[in-house]
Amino acid sequence: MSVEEGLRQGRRGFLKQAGLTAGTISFIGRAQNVWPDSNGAARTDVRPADPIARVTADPTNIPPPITRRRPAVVPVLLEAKEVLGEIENGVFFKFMTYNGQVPGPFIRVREGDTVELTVRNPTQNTQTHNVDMHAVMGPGGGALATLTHPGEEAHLRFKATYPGAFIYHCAVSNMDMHISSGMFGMILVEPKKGLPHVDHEFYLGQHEIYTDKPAGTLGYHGFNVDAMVEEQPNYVLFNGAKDALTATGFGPMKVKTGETARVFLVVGGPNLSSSFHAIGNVWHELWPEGQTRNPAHRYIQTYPVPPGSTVLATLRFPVPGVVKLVDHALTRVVHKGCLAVIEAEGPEVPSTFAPGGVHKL
Ligand SMILES: [Cu+2]
Repeated sequence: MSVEEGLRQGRRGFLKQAGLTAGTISFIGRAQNVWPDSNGAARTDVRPADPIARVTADPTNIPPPITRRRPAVVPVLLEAKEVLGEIENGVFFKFMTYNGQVPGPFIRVREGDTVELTVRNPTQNTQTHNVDMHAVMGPGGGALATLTHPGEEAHLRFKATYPGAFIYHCAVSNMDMHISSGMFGMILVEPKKGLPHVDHEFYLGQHEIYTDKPAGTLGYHGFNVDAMVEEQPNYVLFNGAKDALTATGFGPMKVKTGETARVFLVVGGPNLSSSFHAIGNVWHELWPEGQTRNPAHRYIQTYPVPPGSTVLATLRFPVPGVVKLVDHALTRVVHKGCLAVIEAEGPEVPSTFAPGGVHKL
């Protein structure tokens, strides 16, 4: 595939990743994941020699709602992958990930299911990794049971005894650095009755990165532990890259007017909360803490989601146009890259929204 074809594919839409099975995603060919500049060309002048992985998770890569009505045994593989990725065009960073993506794979099980979790740490890695999963009832959320050095694999069998959407994350001794480098994701334990029907589901993960150069500086960025201790990140991101889910990134999410969408947000942090907001819309139903057992809140403008937590919220799209998903701590949007976009296509509805034009006084 040529660079030009790769760019077109990358801009057209997301590469489908394989979910939870072995070999989900590692290095996608360089041509498919370079960041386009404003002219659609790749910056080749600053690119490292090593292969560049696309770490941005496809927000539509979510297992379908569970229709079975009996418990099952569900195998899940989380493979720690340390990969060179791109925070924005020409800015390279050594990510630590689950299965090569940020956030890690969306795991979907049903209340009462038994999960057979495998945590694999390939030989070529440099770090110890594990998983603390908030859906696990047991010591460390499985952290010690899944602690692996490079070249090891660990197994944990656990029962998902309570419903809700929960974070999972790396929990080694320098867990803040590992989470900031990308090691977090979501497990949804569906309630036995399932979730309300929606037309679309989207999966977002917010976290912040602390690099050793000002945001936007071309070239390789190392990790800045001092900035992390001060909790002063230079990037705050959805899905591991600046403006990743927009037209200048890997493309917006798409819906049609009249449809509904459920947004799953997991906040990895490690330190910053999200003030989750949909510009030009409202969270029609919102389940704080991803807790589906409690009643939904209605018509919420902005909702706080702390690190180590999740939220489920639904949007409706009565009118066409762009809905921007942001952390309403807006400096993070303007200067640090925290933006995602949903585009609603359909006929105008002047009875609801009717711009009257701008005229000179
Ligand atoms: Cu780790």
